[in-house]
Amino acid sequence: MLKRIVSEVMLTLLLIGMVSLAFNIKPIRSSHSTIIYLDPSSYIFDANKVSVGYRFNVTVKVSDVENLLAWQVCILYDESLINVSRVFEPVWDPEYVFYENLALFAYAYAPWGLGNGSFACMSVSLEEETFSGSGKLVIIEFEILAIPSVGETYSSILNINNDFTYLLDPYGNDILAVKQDGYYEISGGAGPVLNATVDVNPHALNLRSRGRWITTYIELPEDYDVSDINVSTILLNDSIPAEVHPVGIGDYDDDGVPDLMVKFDRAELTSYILTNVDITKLFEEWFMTITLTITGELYDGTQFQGSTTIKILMPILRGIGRHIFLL
Ligand SMILES: [Ca+2]
Repeated sequence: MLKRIVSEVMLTLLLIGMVSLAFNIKPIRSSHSTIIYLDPSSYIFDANKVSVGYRFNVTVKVSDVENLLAWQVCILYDESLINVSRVFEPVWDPEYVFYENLALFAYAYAPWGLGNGSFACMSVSLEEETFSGSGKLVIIEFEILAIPSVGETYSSILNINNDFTYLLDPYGNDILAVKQDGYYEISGGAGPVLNATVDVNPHALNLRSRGRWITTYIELPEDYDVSDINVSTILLNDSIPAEVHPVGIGDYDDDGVPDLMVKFDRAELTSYILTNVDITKLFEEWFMTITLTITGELYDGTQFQGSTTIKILMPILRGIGRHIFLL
């Protein structure tokens, strides 16, 4: 029993010793902290603007390092989305940590059995001079391999916070550093917006009338079917939803192009107009022209948009209106 306790004490002392040793090897700097990071940290793309094969650069930097003789960066990413296409040791760049130093630079795809989606590079200064300060380590070029469809988003952490990323001083000791991961994302976005033709009845809206609806007729470009429109997504001026009932499909203007009829609540539209137009001007000029924009989506997520103008009327006697406002 006694023997066991003694050995436990011994073990504890041994562990304390090892921890102390570890701290001796990796000195903690309290005055500042060294950071390895990607600049910028996020790489966000829109699928409408890039395609498979598009390339972008990820610059890896270090800040507030002292006595740097060698560095290694290992980056892990989702290989189904992106892949490293090239790597640049930025020897031409005065911000490079080994600028104008003779350095040995090397890189490897899928090193140490890490598999696809990993890339490592390293550099050792062959001169006695070490680097202190902040600067660039390497520029890694990525190629986009996959484009998401409308409404989808692909993303990957650009992981450098792993054991294979480190900084060394001339004694071969790790320089304590915070390693900050980056982020890649590509979104399918909203896709193209179809130009819809919109007509409104009435063309002139009496703000004092008590009619129940404003009726609109929506036509889509050729090859699109108005019966594919999801009525519950339709908005007037981004504010007023279309009534889900009644709706109808016909050819209201007899131009051979089918149109979808939807209705909006007239009181809601009147209230919207009264809070969004210059009321003083409306009273003074008696009528105004405003633009109504209708937006919405087809059931597959395709967006459409169309605008028309209507006159709005405030039918009170001009003189009286002005008089009231002057009071
Ligand atoms: Ca029509």
